[in-house]
Order: sequence, then C-alpha cells, then structure tokens
Amino acid sequence: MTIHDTRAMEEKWLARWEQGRLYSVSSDLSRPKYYCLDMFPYPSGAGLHVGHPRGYIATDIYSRYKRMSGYNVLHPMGFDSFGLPAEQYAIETGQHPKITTDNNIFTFKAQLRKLGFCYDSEREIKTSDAGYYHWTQWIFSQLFNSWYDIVDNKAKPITELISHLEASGNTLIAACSDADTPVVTALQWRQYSKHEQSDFLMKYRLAYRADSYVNWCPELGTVLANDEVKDGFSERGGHPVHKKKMKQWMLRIGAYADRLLDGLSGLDWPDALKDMQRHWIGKSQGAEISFQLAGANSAVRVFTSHPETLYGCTFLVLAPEHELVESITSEAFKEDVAAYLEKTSFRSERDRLTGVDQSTGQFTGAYGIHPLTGEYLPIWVADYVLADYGTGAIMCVPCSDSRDFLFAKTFDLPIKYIYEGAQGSEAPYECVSGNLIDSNEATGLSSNAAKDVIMAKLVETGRGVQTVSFRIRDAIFGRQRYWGEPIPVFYDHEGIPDVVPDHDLPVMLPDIEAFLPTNEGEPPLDRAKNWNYHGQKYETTTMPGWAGSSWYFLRYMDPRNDSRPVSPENIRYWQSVDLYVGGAEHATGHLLYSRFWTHFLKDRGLIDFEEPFKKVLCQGMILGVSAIIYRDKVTHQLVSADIKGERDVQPLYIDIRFVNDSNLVNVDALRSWRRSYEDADFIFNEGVFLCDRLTEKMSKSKHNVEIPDDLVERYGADTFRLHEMFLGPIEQTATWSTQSIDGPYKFLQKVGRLFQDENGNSLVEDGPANGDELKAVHTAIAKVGRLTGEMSYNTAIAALMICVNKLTSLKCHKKEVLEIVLKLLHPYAPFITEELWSGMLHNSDFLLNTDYPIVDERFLIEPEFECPVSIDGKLRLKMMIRRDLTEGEVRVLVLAEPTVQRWLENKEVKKFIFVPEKIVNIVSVYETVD
Ligand code: ANZ
Repeated sequence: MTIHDTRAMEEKWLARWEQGRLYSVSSDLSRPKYYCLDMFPYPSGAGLHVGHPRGYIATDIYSRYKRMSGYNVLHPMGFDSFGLPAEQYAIETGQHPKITTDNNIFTFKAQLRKLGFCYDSEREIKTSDAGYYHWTQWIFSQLFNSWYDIVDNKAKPITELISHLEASGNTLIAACSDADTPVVTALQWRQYSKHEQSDFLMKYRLAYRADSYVNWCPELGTVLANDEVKDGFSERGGHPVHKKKMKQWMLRIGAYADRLLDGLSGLDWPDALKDMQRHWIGKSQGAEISFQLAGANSAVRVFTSHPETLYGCTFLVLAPEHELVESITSEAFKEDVAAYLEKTSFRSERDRLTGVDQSTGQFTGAYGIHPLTGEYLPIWVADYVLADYGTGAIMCVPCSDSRDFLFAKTFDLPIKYIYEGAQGSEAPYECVSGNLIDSNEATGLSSNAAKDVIMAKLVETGRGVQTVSFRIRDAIFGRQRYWGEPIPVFYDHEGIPDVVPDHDLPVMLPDIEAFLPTNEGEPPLDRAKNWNYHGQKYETTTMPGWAGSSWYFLRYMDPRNDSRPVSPENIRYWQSVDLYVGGAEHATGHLLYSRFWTHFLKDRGLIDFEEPFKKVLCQGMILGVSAIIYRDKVTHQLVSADIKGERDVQPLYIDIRFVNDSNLVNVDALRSWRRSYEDADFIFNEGVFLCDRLTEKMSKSKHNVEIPDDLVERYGADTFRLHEMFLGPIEQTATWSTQSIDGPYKFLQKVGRLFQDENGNSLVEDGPANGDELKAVHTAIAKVGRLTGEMSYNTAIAALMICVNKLTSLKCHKKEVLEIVLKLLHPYAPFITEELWSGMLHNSDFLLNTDYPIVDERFLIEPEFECPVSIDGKLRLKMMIRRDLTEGEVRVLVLAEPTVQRWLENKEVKKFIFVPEKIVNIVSVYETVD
C-alpha cells in the first residue's frame, strides 16, 4: 500500500464504521460495563496539536481492548464550549461567541474524526447547548434549595430547615452555615420580614449570595477563581488581579471538605494528584482562642494550630479585611491604618503569603488581654494574615513562628519564651521557621501535654475551643461575563432572589450585540433587552467555566433526556467512570468540583455513588522543540547562533519547520514567513545560518507546535497513533520527534507484507500453524494482552514488533496466526487491521466485534526440558527429555545413555525415581558375585 492509498483506505473505513453505527452503545445488562472517559476539550481557535491526542489515543486503545474483551464500553466525547477565549474574541471582533465556538468545534471534530476514535457520536454533548445547560441550571437550583446537616452528614432540602426554624428556631440545628449566623428562636424567625428570612436562609443554602473578597481582574472585567490566578496575575492573559469585596453567588464546598478528604483514600489516582487535593483542602487541627479587648465589650477570636504556645504570645495581628479593624482602631491611628489598608489592597494573596522578607503592618492603638496571664497585647493589622483563613486573626508567638519572629524584629515587638517561668531569660531567637521548640526542656512538659493543660484552662473559662480549620474556601460561582450558563435566579420587586422554578428552565442565554460590561460596570447580560422573568429582573452574572464540566460525565449516560439530567436506569447501569484520562493541571479545579457535585447529587438522591472517577490517569505532556535565532540589539542584524559571541542579543522564536536536523535555518523560507525578516540583514558563518534549540511546552507563541493533520495526511492515522504511543510511557513527559515516525510506519508496512507481496498478491495460507508459529503468536498474546491491560502501550507495541519480526523470519502467512496478529494490533491501528481483516482474510464482521485472543499456555511450553540425572545422590549428567514421555519410556531412554551405563557398570539399579519435568534419581547396589 502506498501512503496515498492509506488515506483513501482510512476514509473508506470511517464511512463504513459510521454507517454501521459501530460505536453506538446502549446499556446492555447481559455484559459488564466499562466507562472510559477523556477530559473533554475546550474548543480553542488553534485546533489540536500533537500533544492533545496523546490521552485520547490512550483511552481509545483501552476502550477497544475492553470491548473486545467482553465489556460494554461507554466512550464518549464532547465539548466544554462555554469560556473566556471565545468571549474575548467576541469583544475584539464583534463576532458572536456561538459562531466562533461552532466553527472551532467543527475543526476539532474533523481533526478527531481522522484519528479513528471509537466515540459514540450520538452521545456528543456541548456545555453551551440549552439542552445541556438546562440541567446545569437545575443542579444549581438544587444547591440553592439545599442546606448541609452536620449530624446526618449530608445535604437536605431547604424546606426541612424551614420547618425546623418554624418549630424551634435554629438552636437545635447543627448545620454548615456562615460564621456570623445568629441564634434565632421560632418566634423570632416567624417575626422576620420576607427579606430577613431570605437573608437568614442564605447563611445555610449550598448556593448562596454573600459579600466576599474576590480576585478581581479589571482587564478581563471579571472575578476569577483562586486556581485561575497565578502569582497575582490572571492565568489567561496575564493581567493583574487584586482583592475586591463584592456580592457574589458562592457554592458551599466547605461543607464537603471532610468527605472530599476522606473519599480520596479509596481512589485509584496518582498519589501526586491526591496530595494536591489534600493540600488544597488543608485540614488543620487547632483551637479558637478569644482575647478580650481592653476597654471594650468584645473579643478578638484567633485560630491557632499551636495552642501550646499561648504563653509565648506577645501581640495579635488582624488581616486588613478583618471586620474589627475599623471599630478597634483608636483615633490617633485612624489615618495610618487607612493608609496601610489602601496600600495592601493591591497585593495578591500569594505576594502576601510569601512576602516574609518584607514585613509590613500597622499598629491599631488597641490591646487584647491574654486569656491566661492578663497581659495587654498590642493589636496590629498586617497583610501576612489572610482574611479568609481560620478567623482572619492570629496570636503571634515570635519565639516559635518565623513570620511572627520577623514581624516582631521589624517592629520591635517583645519576644518571649513559651514557658512563663522562663520570662526574663534570653529569648531563644534561633527557634524560627515555625518549628516549635518543645517546651519540654523548660517545663518538663511535652508540647502535647502542654496543649492539654492550656486547652483545659481555656475551655473552663470559656475562652477557647478545639476546632478544625480548612484551607479550602467556598467557591465563587458568578462571573461578570456573557458566554456562560445564566444563573437561574430572578429578583422580585423587593429585590429578594429566588431560583426559577424547574418547569421554567432553562433560562436561555439571550442574544446581545456588544459583549463588554456596561458603562455602569454591570455584566454584559445587563444589555439584554426584554429579558426578565415575568417582569422581574434576572441575575446577570453567569456560571464559571467549571460548572458545565462538573457533571458532564453523568449526561453522557443519557444525553438526550429532556425530563431529568440522567435517568435512574442509566445511573444504575453505567455508575461512575472507571478510567478518566486528562491533565494533572485540573487537580484542584475540575477534579475537585466534580467530586463535590457528585457527593451532593448523591445526597439529594439523583445518583447512588459519590465518587465520579474511580481511576484517574494523567497523561504526560508532549514537549516541542523550539528554534531560536538572535537579533543584535544594537545593529538589529540577525546573527548565526555560533558566532553571536559577546553581542547583546535578543532571542527570537522562529517556526521549527524552517530548521533542519543540524540546526541549519532555511533563511529564504524565513524571509517570506514574516515581514520583519524580509529585508533583514543576516550574518552567516561560512555560508550557514544556525539557530539554537530548546525543548519546552508546545505553544503557538513559540512556533514549535506540530499538528496531527499534516502527519495523518502523510503517514496515515494508524502510523500517527502508534507513533504517539511509542514516544514513551503514557504518564511521562515525552519530547516530540517527527523523524522517528518512520519506525511505526515501516512496522505497519511489514505487517502488510505478511499478507501480500509487493505486487499485491495474497500470501495468506489456510493450513494449520506449526509449533514455532503458534509459539510466536501466543507469546505475543500473553505479552500484548497484559501490557495493553496495564496501559503500557509502548512496551506492548515493542512486543508486537518482535512477534511480526519472528513471523516474517518464519515466513508465516497462516490465516490462523495472522488473525490473531490483527486482533492484537487493532486497538492501536484500527484502520489497517480492519482493511486486512476484511480484504485479505475475507471476514465480514468488524474487528471490534470480535473477541480478544486468549493465550493457550501449551504453545508457550518448549516440547523438551533439561532433566538432571543423579546416580546415588550425585549429579552425573543432564539430558533433554520430551515432556510427553511416560515414566517407563524415560527409564528406557536414561538407562540406554552411555554415560549412565558407565556409572552403573557392575551395578544393579535398585530404584528409578522420575519426578516429571524435574529430575531422575537412580539408586544402585553392587552386583553380588557369588
Ligand atoms: C500560633 C502559632 C505558633 C502558630 C507557632 C503557628 C506556629 P496551619 O497549620 O496551616 O493551619 N494563622 C492562622 N490563621 C491565619 C491567617 N488567617 N493568615 C495567616 N496565618 C494564619 O496554620 C495555622 C497557623 O497559621 C496558626 O497557628 C497561626 O499561627 C497561623 F509556633 O498560631 B499559629
């Protein structure tokens, strides 16, 4: 087959598979299910590069393997089609995001189709389809109408909470609620106005509206999630982000912190991924301690993970956003504090946390009273304390915490040893970096015992309680953007929010013409005309990018259901995802949010399991090779890399296609590539112009992107698939190389030559295979089957290559053997195997519908074995003995052996012991000569 034929052949099979609906699956109770899922892509304008399909090919191979092994495999694909880039593009060009998104999806699908993936296309979903976001909105509405009962440890309908409140107020309710939830009696509750009741319930709802500090990105005109902000800049676009207080829709993920933590232990996920989630959830055992304010009737509550250090506490610090800052600041310090607050509002959380080397802060003029010693402790405000961790206030123990130590040194605050009796002695300054010096030395108490003593004192006087603090924050759910799911909420004439009733969902995203926020700074949806719920205003923020992806795996089970997100029958059959493949960058975003939603949907009875993804595998990145040339900053000349010497140069990325294996740049191609190179002055060294190379992440801006389309066009999809898998173990980073694609290409040619000669004549023979042929192919079944099952694809391909080489040298063309080879190879190279299966072996069914070969161990066994023969306890020789001989036959053979005869001369065989497959033992006695 020529390369040209390959593409035509692949197109033929794509059409046949589609016509035959080969990939269409339904729940089939007679077969076990297997759910194999890829993280669905955001259809960006750039299309797929060779890094993207790595995971898709891996799951495709696995899905085919599982299906041939008797499983009913669900292997769907869809598009995460709401999101920022389409909207940014719309803002710049006026093009409606729906149009760009549809165009991009069209390109993606064409690219994916060529690679021959076995997706059930009838199950394709897009998160931006109203038929899909209808149910995303429905889930939001369920969250709004739920609260979290700590006693039963699950979410429950809000109507139950309301009945409790009506009957007995909230004193007997243990629920996850806002920290400032007041205690109410039934009477108080009933006397609340509608507004007050609504505000009160917001403190319990799992989807709620609250004031919170958000990451505000003025450039993008939106709020961003913590995981969308890196080092104080937006992940997309790199724009500055700062803290701003806003009313936002939030999700109470904190209610699930413990369950999300506990659930991790039962999951087959990479340890690194689990650790990232553990860290993100950040459970910390400690205490909340109250410091009475001097001269006021209130207290500062601090969270500490080290209550045993209380005696070393010499001052208190509040986060700049702490609600007490304003009220406690004394007249004399008002101006200084206001100036400090203004200054820190521009610092990102990360800068604040890591800025240990530059302690900043301001004294408030107020004092707190040490709960055990009664000393007056100055209260400062400083931004190394975060507003939304613990209580937003800390007790400072400079002798044992490095940040407190630095702060105390900077502002000349007292440093005291933990043990009160050690007062006056030199403070042990070396005990920094948060490593506690065990108070043992001074007090004779271990820190644990000290903790118990101190906690007992605090609890007794009502000044402290043991608590657990979590690092995870409730998730902000509203975005000031257009291209997302409308939050299904309206505000009545008093401004009280409620969710749109189920029968009026979906709330359709209205068309608008301009996509920027309004002049008043309202979200773009404020521009929508005649968009209201029976004359009442809709919420105009939309859901974040992670909303639609938090439950899409459920929708694939029942994608066209228009009366519920997914039917109970489908849930019962398909259950959770057995294998989920995608990028590790989603550890604390998507993978955590989906777990949260799945736990919630279980609580509310939609599904009967709480973990969405049993096994997760993260494919390693494929790195590209970039080419860099140098421009002299002074003369603007472009200088060959080998002679740039000491010149002050600016490195420039050029397209890797203009460079050959020896780093030689095709300068003519470069000149016609970009205007800036057209008339540039190139300085060659002895007639050549060289570049440098760098191995790094593929990205358009680095011009090191390789796209699958060109390679598929040239070599065919099978070769491309094999090549990607042969780059190395799937979870490891690999460097892209186009040159080495030749290996897989030649391998497939070799496979073809087992079936036909150069002239296209069939070589296939019908006769039975001989022992060597069977051994070669059954060895391959054993290896390839096991390695494919372990997703060790590169080694499985190597085993297939060994088998094909062996069969080639044996000149084996037996149909019986070749059928097995095709089945083993099919998951990796679906097209050529189908072509040979049908065209050369004349089978009528599709390969995917056949059974995966089963190894017959007998063929792996050598016909003979090496048998040690010992005579009178001494090993005398080793003989090759056929395994199928009886003991009698072995005896005749062994005794006839000349060496044995020599040892037995003049002796009589008394005993002949044969342990099959192992050993022969002969015991003899001297012949007695009378
Ligand atoms: C006294 C102390 C002494 C502390 C000591 C630490 C070491 P983990 O363990 O990660 O939960 N802290 C509490 N709230 C904070 C906030 N909002 N912003 C910044 N820091 C905060 O960290 C808990 C410790 O971090 C707490 O225990 C508190 O300092 C600080 F030798 O209190 B510790």
